[in-house]
Amino acid sequence: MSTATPPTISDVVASPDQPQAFEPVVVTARVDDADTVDLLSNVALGADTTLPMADDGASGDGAAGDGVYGATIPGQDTGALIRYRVEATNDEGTASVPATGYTSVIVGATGGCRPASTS
Ligand SMILES: [Ca+2]
Repeated sequence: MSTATPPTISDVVASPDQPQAFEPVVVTARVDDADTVDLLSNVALGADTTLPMADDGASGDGAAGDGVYGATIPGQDTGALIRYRVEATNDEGTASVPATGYTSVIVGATGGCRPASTS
């Protein structure tokens, strides 16, 4: 690859997208033309943890060498806020999804409203 552009990232998918307590979240993304691909994540607005995303067939990424990279965020307790972003870098720059900020997931949030407190 010799294109003089930053990497491209597409098809970012979290599985499951609504994790339950202590259920790991596998994040995958299709990345083209990158030297390094990282998954940045944090819990409860804490400091980022950087996990390398791999296209090795052993990272929840499907087949090795198919351009889809994966990494796993460890499971968290119910109610935890997990935020993550995918960053890919080559000699020409860094791309990220989302472009700014993070994608947010609340563990155990199954949709709909929580029962109202009666006390
Ligand atoms: Ca792959």
